[in-house]
Amino acid sequence: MRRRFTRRGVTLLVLGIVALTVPIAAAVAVRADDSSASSGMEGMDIGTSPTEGARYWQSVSGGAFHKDGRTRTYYISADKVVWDYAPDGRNDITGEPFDDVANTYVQSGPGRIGSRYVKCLYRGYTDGTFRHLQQRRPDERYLGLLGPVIRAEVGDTIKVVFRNTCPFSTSVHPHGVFYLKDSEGAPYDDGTSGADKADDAVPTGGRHTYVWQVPDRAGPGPGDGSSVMWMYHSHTDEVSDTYAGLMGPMEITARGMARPDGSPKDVDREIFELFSVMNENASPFLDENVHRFAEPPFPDPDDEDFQESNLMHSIDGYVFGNQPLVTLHRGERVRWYVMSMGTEVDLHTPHWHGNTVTVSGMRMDTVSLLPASMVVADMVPDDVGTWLFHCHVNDHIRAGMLTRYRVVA
Ligand SMILES: [Cu+2]
Repeated sequence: MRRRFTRRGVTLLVLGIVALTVPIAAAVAVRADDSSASSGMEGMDIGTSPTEGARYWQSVSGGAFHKDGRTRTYYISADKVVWDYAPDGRNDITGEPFDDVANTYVQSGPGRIGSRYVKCLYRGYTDGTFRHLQQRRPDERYLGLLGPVIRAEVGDTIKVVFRNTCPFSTSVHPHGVFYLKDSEGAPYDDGTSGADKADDAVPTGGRHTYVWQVPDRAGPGPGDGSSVMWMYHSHTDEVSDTYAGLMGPMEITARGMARPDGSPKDVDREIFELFSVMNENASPFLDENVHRFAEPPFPDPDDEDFQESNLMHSIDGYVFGNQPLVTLHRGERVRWYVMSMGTEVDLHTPHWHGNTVTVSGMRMDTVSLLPASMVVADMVPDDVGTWLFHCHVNDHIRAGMLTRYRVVA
């Protein structure tokens, strides 16, 4: 019990620090802009120069959508599956069997679910028959419970042919891209009706095709690199849908910068990482998970130790280093897309050992995430070895929010 209150106290404290730090960082960034303006770059002094002001706001809005790209179709189904947060059955960070602390989360037994849970996940299929799963290459298996990576270039149109086989209604709600009301994937009183509501909650066995345009304002802004990160997730019952696991990454590349698959030409390797404390107590499958994976006596769902055992501090759905190892090559151009989802415990500080990144032109080896935030971090690894990549929040370290990556020559 004490542990829960401590956790909340720490959370509020850190949130306070973040709230104080962000404006300071913003002020520093603006000062950096001012100084670069005098060295010939465009500043933001919209008060003195209407032309520059107009140019600034033009960069905010971007140009109107020109459908000069391609239509990229993704076949995605929300499927009920059994997910294992620790498929290796051991702590791959220590190289040892799970200790008592780790077993709080991963050991099944009387009144404990363990590391396996029924979930609903987005999965890619090869076509609209939904007969064949899109196979992930070995170097993509680290993506874990994330849905397929959606990629597009500015000027493209994204089409998601969506099928729902989960035992409850789900949807696909995208961030960042342009959509009309029939492709938003979220039910609320927005004054629409009829066909504009068909996307909100696709029933079990139902289908819906979402169409999203990719205008300038969905692509890189003035301070971005050649691509930006967005996400998509189910938003029918946003909280329980995302705890069920219905989330995926999206990446938009600048016009003229994409390979045929949509990835940026100037990047050799893209890695997508979701940091999330998956609260299986809030999953629509809690009851099913208890009866399927726990042994009697069945726990009281309000028991605090039981609740703690269902907080899976995961990276792409893996705990204690069980994520398939990402291998990078020294000197290659690596773009890490990191995101978070969840609630107030989901403030995460992903930290790379061994190598550094730049984020918006600033050098870092640790980045800050809050729920539904997305950060792009570029790395040219120069340090060969197997390295820790972990959330730097102490409570999350103890609970297994760690993984590794490897750099080879
Ligand atoms: Cu964390």
